[in-house]
Amino acid sequence: RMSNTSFSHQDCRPAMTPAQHSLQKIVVLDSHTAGEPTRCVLSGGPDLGAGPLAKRLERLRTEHDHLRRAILCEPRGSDVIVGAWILPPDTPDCAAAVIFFNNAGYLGMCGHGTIGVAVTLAHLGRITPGAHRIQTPVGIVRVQLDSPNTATIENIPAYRHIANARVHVPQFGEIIGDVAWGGNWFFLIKDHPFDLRLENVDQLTDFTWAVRNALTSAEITGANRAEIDHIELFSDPLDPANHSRNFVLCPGKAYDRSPCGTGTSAKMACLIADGKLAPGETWRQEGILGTVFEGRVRMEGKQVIPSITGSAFVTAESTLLYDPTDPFRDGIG
Ligand code: PYC
Repeated sequence: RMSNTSFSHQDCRPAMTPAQHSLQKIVVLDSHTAGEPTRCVLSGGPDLGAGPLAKRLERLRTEHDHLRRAILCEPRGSDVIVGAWILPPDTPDCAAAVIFFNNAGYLGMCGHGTIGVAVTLAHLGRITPGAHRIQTPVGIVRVQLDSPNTATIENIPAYRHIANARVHVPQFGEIIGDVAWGGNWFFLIKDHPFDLRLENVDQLTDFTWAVRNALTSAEITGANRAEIDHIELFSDPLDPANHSRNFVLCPGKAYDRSPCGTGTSAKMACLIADGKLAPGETWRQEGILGTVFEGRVRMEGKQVIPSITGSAFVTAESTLLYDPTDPFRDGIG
């Protein structure tokens, strides 16, 4: 028996009702970098104006934050996805500007996300293999598209802010770690009792979340009292071809499926500070899935400039529909 839905003759899809015509349509392109997803927002968002990127980020944050949640959170997304809003750059010679965001807010920089953006721009035919520049809220990032799926990003300068900070973590005791900047703030822990394996992610998440809360309570921060919102654990690698394995807890309590580009940058800044890595030497950082980012640093005076090489793959081209009458239009959570 036929339902009373009407169909267009051309393609057998249901014809649109007048209400459907007024749906806001947001075009996105999904990818993953070493397992960690990135959702690039290509069109359909609000007009953020043409001014400096920092002003456009402020407008997104203060006037349109519901769209961040709508695009990333359930029912359209999940806690794991990092969003990358692709915008026209406001500085010359940049291929694009990008604002990174997640289920909890906005990120200054995102390493896996920048690799995902580069591969997405290549998929769209907007860039070809070679050197490019991408503008982010924390500075310009140089990107070398090595092949359609592999990119090397040169991050902003990374540095260690505090060596061997001590924090009391309820139920776990005193934990020692370094506070370092790699485009986001990290607390890097080498000494812990955990086995960094995928089957232990619940345990790892509980521990790193407790560390994060303990740092906040103890008022241990990055520079200018910035909150440390990424916690990174290290162990020996499972694959002897690599130098180290990590687990990274992101601000919204999801763990990074990739080895974390900004976290690897922060790690290399600490290794340089300890004299354990030389400029130009390769650091192979294995993540919790076993995927690898290859890192290197170069020095600019005293500044540590990290670069990260990784691969990304496009997974979906989609149009998100934003229905003003949907009770969950702005996401769940
Ligand atoms: O790759 O820098 C990164 C990153 C930050 C949060 C998730 N991934």
